[in-house]
Amino acid sequence: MKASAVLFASAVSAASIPSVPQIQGLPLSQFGGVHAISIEDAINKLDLLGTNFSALPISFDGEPLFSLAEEKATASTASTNAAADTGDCANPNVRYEWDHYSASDKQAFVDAIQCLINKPPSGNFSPSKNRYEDFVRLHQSYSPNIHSKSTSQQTHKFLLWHRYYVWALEQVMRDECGFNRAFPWWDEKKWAGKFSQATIFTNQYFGNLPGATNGAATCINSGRFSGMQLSLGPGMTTNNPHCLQRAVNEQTTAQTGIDSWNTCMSRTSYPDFHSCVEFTFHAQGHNGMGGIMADAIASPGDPAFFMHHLFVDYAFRKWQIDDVSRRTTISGCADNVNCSPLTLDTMVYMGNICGAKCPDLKVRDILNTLQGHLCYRYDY
Ligand SMILES: [Cu+2]
Repeated sequence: MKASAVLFASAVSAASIPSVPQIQGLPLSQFGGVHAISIEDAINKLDLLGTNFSALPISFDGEPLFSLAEEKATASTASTNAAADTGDCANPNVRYEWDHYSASDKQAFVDAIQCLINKPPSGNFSPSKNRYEDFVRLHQSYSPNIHSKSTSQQTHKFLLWHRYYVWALEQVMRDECGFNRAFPWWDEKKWAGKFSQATIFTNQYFGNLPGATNGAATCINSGRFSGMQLSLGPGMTTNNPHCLQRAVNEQTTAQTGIDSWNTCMSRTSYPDFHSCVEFTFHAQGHNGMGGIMADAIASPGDPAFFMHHLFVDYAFRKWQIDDVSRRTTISGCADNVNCSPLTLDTMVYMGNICGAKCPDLKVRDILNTLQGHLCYRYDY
């Protein structure tokens, strides 16, 4: 019964389907896991950088609705660098929180992702099997350079690279699948401890978020990506047909809430903020959804990856709004082996995945979403 349902659903996107659909999930142990520390450790001043990772007083006071004028005004009063923030981005795209995004926009959004899944690969990201998997392959191959290895071997490129990566997906959805709406983001922290009830995980959109089945992740047979088959991952594996699969653990998702948010937002240096995000709610969001998402290397195989990283980027932007210097200066490690210094001129590579729109960029071109190569903001 279950098997035939999967086969039927799989037939919809023939181009992306390996010949024998996988209908049972892989053992949870096959997914590498995304490095995490508990929020307690973060609060207990775990030394993430060799400098004290101190918890400062919490200043976050709810979620004001920022207008663009207000966002830029913050810049013009905050520092002599103000001019740098009001430059060449006059009409930024606005990203709307999922629950403030219309049903028709939500449908168009998941349809555009499905459109990429149905398209042939570009050929530049072999052995990707479709245009969506080009993004999985890009992440898989760059993984060693864009994530920290551990709390003692970090790269602070993670937030910058993933900001550009999500933006690159947006360009491809627009240019190759005709997506012409505003982009969404996902306020993940409001679903902490109850991700499976989140309004992205429904039959119309990203499908259900089930728990594990007999120690294995559960294939997703609901939602827009029902029956989706992947060929990349877990880890560095390629040509490995397996289903889109999840295994929620709500004790882990419970750690993605306002406590970890507040802890990270109170960090005043970029490396401290970065470490906090990467190792707390970023990691716990991945591991909490489980299955494909719990894999540090091939997790973009689950389209929910992009909702999670839209939240991570929202957090980054929100932190940057508090002080203009956070949009114009950088510090930390450019690599996770020798900690060569991360500077405004450090290159961030995107493999030309969106063609001429995705050149390799300097950090300075990515740091501010209202200045430089990118041009977008969040609705609040
Ligand atoms: Cu990543």
